[in-house]
Amino acid sequence: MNKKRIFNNILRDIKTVKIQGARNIAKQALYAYSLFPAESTKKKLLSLRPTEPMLINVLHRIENQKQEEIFSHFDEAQKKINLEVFSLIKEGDLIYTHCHSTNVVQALIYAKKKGKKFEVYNTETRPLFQGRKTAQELKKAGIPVTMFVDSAFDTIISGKKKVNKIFLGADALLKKGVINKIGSRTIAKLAKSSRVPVYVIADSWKYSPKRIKIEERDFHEIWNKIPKNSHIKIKNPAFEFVPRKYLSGIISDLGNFRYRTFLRKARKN
Ligand code: RUB
Repeated sequence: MNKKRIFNNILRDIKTVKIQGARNIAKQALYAYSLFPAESTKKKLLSLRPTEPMLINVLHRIENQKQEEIFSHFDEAQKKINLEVFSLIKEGDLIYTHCHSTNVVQALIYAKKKGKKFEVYNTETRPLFQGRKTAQELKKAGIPVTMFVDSAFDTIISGKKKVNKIFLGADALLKKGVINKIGSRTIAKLAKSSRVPVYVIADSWKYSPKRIKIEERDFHEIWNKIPKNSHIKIKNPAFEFVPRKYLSGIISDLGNFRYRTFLRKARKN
């Protein structure tokens, strides 16, 4: 396949969420940039998914850092995250997760490989069903997983079987909290009121000192064949803000910390 075609395919796949999750988007965008390194490429890539500081950070870093170094960060960071998550998981834990986060899924698979026994509940994640990807990857790794519709969370958290921990990924790590897939705030809020700890598991390169826009996606993702002239208004915000007061900790390549400590370290980084 020629360079231009590969480049266009990556851009299309990021836009259509075939390539999804902050980490994969940043990694693939960096590769696309390496095919046509120019300011115009950066601009194009940055416009694809507006809620992605990791994408912004990676494309800024390319100005002063070697590309191989940036590429190796993704796996180096994941290794550190894996070790932290491993020591956090207790035997027999029931862990709840939402959407599909590579940082979360890889850490769970690592813990399983290293002999931890635990179970996962997850959401299907309307409208694009990224939860199916999560369930498939976990199941393939031998982790018992049960998937629910997004709206089942209150029933689950107040149910007989005790959820021990919630693991959420993140697209943006901001001063007052994080941005993650729509539905994350409901989960975090209800978990807090049920005294179930919520951990955000995310690469520190998702940190941004700036305001980040919430991506609004095409309403056809929610109702593709909506009858003509139905005049129904549909909104499709892809992400939402989760205040840090709902979070018990943040696990990143910088360690497992309270949010305030994480911020101090991320600013220095
Ligand atoms: C994915 C999502 C993920 C974060 C973190 O949304 O919200 O939780 O991006 O993912 P989408 P990762 O599917 O719309 O991109 O850990 O892979 O960086």
